[in-house]
Amino acid sequence: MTESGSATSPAGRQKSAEYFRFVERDGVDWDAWWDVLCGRVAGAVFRGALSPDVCERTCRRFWSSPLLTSPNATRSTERAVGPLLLASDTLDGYLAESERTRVGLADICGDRGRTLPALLDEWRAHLAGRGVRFRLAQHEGRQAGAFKIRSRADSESFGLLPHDDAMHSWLLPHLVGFEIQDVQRVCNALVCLENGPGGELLYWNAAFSQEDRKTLGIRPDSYGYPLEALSGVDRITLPIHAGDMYIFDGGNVHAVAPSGTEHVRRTVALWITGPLSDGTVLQWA
Ligand SMILES: O=C(O)CCC(=O)C(=O)O
Repeated sequence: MTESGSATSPAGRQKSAEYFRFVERDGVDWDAWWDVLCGRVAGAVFRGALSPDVCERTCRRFWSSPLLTSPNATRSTERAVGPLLLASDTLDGYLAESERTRVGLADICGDRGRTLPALLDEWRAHLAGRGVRFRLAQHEGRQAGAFKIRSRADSESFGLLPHDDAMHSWLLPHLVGFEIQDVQRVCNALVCLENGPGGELLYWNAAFSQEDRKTLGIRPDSYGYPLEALSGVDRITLPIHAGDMYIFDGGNVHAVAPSGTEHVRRTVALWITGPLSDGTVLQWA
């Protein structure tokens, strides 16, 4: 327990230094990716997993895609292709958007070289070698999106406010009955396609319980934790560069730092993944 936290506050429930760290590698290390999914370590980052050529080609196709949308009324610089799980009103709407954008996303990200789809195939083969099945989450015979692409340009404000992805996945009413609610751990997985000098991932040694959220007056559908609630909590600042692939336990609070520079786009392809109790690893966007 840290000096500033009681056992009932997030600061007082920080996890060990052995767990709370990012394993960092030059190139892809699927054993380290697996360790994050199993909860042995908080995160892993693989530098240069995508080559500059693949990043540049993927960005070019993203920016000229007819599927490009401005999904966020309060962030005029945001552009995206793909489904929005949390912001969809209904599970049906989410699945319909997953279906509508699936082929377009595969075209943007695929092609020659070690692309995102190629990396996901490698991961599937690695898991098969461990006797583990890897598949898209499903609902009534329909499949979730595999990944989406999001770009933001936030020079001074957080690119993403401090938040977690586990509580939302479990609490939002439109997700009730979707099998993602059965995973043992919700992990965020990303590849960075372009970024400037800022836009680091900020990652706190804190997981908020439903009780903490109630104490803070946070509704199930509200997004973001106040910075004061993170006072006394250890934090990792992880620089993110084009080509990096990373994964982390999305139950811990995390945010994206401002870019610090005007007109810099931070573009990532991202998905969520987690293991079911029968050992199957699910993927959804
Ligand atoms: O963009 C990142 O590095 C983190 C993404 C994230 O936290 C999210 O999409 O919930």
